[in-house]
Amino acid sequence: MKTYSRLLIIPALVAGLHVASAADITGTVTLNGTPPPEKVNDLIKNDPICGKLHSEPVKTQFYVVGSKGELRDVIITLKGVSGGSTGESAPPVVLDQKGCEYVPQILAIQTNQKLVVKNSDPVLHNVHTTPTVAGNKEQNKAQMQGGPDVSFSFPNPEKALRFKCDVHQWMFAWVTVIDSPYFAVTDKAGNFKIANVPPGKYTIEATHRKAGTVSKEIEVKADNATTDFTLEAPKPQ
Ligand SMILES: [Cu+2]
Repeated sequence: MKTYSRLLIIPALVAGLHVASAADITGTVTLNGTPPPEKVNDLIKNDPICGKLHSEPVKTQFYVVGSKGELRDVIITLKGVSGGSTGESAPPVVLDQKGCEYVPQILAIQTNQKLVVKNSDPVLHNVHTTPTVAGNKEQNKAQMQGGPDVSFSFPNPEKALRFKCDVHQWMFAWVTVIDSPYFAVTDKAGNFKIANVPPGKYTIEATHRKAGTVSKEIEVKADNATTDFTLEAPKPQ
């Protein structure tokens, strides 16, 4: 009995030490310059069912920026950190179909993490994955209105794996699959947080689908680390 309780205590101590020595990386991503105007999606407007689901014109979401350039939808990763995916046990990530659009349109998940797709619309969608990395499966799942959720997972890392709907040709989502739990996607305030990063020196990358990628070096010690990024809007033509 004595030996048994000692065995239990040691892993608890090790786990406690591990958490104490890991730190969060936080920061903000800002877009410098004025992004090109978003385009109105006339296809949604002219669709007899989808058009009625919107009272305002639907626009592309290429650059979602705040008043000070705070940039949403930027994927922050630690370059060269692979392995250690906890995707199989991580909570699922949810992708909704609402107003005949994917919500959100930019996501990141771990390898083997479940991605649950919902249909909140009064219309049939089909969820068609179009991976380009071998081993990640192309799948095409019809989803009736009010139908059950459908789920996906991918075993291999892939940047911007495209999801599309063959019923509505404008519907796309871009899912980056990462072989590690150390990543984040910026919110509408441009903020991100990568939690519980082990100490070490890293190259941290910020990637936006339209504004491209910038990277920096960062050292994580016992304390939390902060780093901000600036991406450039395209020059007006
Ligand atoms: Cu659809």
